Amino acid sequence: MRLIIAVVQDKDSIKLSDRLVKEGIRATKLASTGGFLRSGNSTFLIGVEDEKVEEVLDLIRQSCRAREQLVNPMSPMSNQIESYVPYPVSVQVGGATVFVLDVEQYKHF
Ligand code: 2BA
Repeated sequence: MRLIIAVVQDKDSIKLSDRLVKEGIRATKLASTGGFLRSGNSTFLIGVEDEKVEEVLDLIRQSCRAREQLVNPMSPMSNQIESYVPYPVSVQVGGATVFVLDVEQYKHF
C-alpha cells in the first residue's frame, strides 16, 4: 500500500475531492498553509493499493493546474536579509506537489 500526499491549491481542491469520491478513492483533506507564500492550500492524504497509484496521480494531474501568483513585497526569498525583494514577484504555483510513500502498516478499526 502507498500513501499519496498531495499539496494542491485551494481553487483545485473541490474538483479533486469530487473526482476522488466519484472514483471511489478514499481520501482525507487537510487545510494547510504554504511555507513560502503563507497562503492557504489543501493537503490530501490518499491511501491506496500499489496498482491504484497511477490512476490517482492521473486524477491529480487532471484536476490541478499551475497559476501565477504574486509574492507580497518584502517576502523572504531565503534566510538572507540581502535577498529580501521590495517589489511583487510573480511565481508559478502548482499544479500539485505530490509525495508517494510506502505504508508499513494500514489498520482500519
Ligand atoms: P508555498 O511554500 O507557499 O510555495 C508557493 C510557490 O512559491 C511554489 O509553488 C514555488 O513556485 C514558489 N516557491 C516556494 N519556495 C520558494 C523559494 N524558496 N524561492 C522561490 N520560490 C519559491 P509550488 O512549488 O507549486 O508549491 C506549492 C505548495 O506546495 C507550497 O506552497 C508548499 O505548501 C507545497 N510544497 C512545495 N514543495 C514542497 C516540499 N518540498 N515539501 C513540502 N511542501 C511543499
